[in-house]
Amino acid sequence: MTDSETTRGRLRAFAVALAGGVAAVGGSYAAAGLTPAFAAAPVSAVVVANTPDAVVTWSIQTLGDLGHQLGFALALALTVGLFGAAVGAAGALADRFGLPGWPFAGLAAVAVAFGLSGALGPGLAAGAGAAAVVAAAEFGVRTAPDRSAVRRRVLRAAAASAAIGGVGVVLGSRRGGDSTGGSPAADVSADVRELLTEADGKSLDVSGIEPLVSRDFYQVDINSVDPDLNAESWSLRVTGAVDEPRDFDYETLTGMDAEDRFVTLRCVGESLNGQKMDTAVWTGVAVTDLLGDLPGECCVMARAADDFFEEFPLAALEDALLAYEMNGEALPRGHGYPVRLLVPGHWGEINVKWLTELEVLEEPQDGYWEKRGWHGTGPVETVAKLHAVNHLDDGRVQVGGHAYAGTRGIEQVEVSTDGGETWTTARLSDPLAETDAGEGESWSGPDVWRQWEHTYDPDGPHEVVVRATDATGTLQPREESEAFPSGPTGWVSRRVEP
Ligand SMILES: Nc1nc2c(c(=O)[nH]1)N[C@H]1C(S)=C(S)[C@@H](COP(=O)(O)O)O[C@H]1N2
Ligand SMILES: [Mo]
Repeated sequence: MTDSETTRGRLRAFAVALAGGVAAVGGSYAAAGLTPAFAAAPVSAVVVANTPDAVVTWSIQTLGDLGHQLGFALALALTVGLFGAAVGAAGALADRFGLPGWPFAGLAAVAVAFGLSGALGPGLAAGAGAAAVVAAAEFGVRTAPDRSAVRRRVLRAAAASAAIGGVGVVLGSRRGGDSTGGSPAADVSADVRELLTEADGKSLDVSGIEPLVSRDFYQVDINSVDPDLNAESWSLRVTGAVDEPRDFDYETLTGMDAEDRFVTLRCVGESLNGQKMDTAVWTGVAVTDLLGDLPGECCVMARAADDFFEEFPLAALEDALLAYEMNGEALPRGHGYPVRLLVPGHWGEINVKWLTELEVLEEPQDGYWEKRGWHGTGPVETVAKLHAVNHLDDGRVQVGGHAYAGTRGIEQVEVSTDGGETWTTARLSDPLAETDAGEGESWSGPDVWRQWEHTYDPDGPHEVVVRATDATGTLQPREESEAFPSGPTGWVSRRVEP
């Protein structure tokens, strides 16, 4: 063989191995969807776990959600690389013995997939994808009349692998994704339906802002692939400084008297006028109803199936809810199926999803985000958002948004249309029902946002500024700060052209 033939042969083997890797990932995704059974899921978890804290923090601040997507793209590339290496090695081995490569490529892909996620179906699908592409390439090369036909056929096999990947994406996105436990909307209890109707009726008629119960609830996760838990095998362990560790299953929890509550969540890492603040009606059991009062003075560590963990004062659990329904349906997978914690008035991060354990601590410890420099375990800051600037047909301008102050509640929102010189009181949506926390319970108040709206005659270009006052009479702080480390503060302002 000449040098150039050897080089060509190697290139060809590389291209086939890579195509086999892509097809294996496509096959795995087709069978698993975006669930932990997908071969890239454990790779992604390893990438997340091995990203230095400083890089995570920097990425959140400067790249936002893009950083998350880049991390997942890296995990996908690594997974293709792993499969490709296995397919390539299998092909080289088969070649040495003069055997066809495709069965070995297929087996190698099954082994890699199974080794990664331990799931048999997606493993077999990965193997089938890799075997098909390698078989097509081998057949094409063997029967090619000349060298340029060889190249064309290898390229065709690569194109086939892209097609398998594409079909995998279509099939996989049907299966995995944000599936819920799936109780049909017809099952929605009369109580929840009443609350949803109430929220609908109280929502202001302002285009461009979410209604009082969000249509599109934001989602923030440490991982790209969410846990896919089974309610039947789920349990909540109570451990640490307790008399005796205890265990509660889903049936026990859902068999108890339930409460329905409006709760707003807001992420400490969002930008001041960002969109990571939303509201739903949640159904669940008060933590104290299930556990009684937990002993201790200090704090509690909440742990989850995705290895997330957050610590906060034990006292905050007194008002907390173990939620298993959202807007009357089983908790969607992306929001913590089967059970999540809701801690009224606190930043989103301690509202732990896929909850598996509450450990009572005697000494404070850092949670997942606090280890990375954040301070997001306390009560939320007061905020008024400005999301809608509507130019009405009659020439007037309508501005609107949401205001939220945790369990302190919102008392008023003021709007300035002259850059903060003068202020007018905005119209507020009526407060949502103070849902009953049950007899003898000490729940501090409704933890829910309100909408605000102001319509006026504009007079040339101007600066709109908005600020909220909470129900303790405290004005939202004017001082501007970034999200890192303890949540964004400041008054939202926006230049408006009439
Ligand atoms: N198990 C687990 N719980 C979690 C998170 C997570 O990554 N894993 N993210 C937290 C953060 S930072 C926020 S802001 C809220 C968001 O809840 P949502 O995704 O339901 O909107 O969940 C919190 N609970
Ligand atoms: Mo968050």
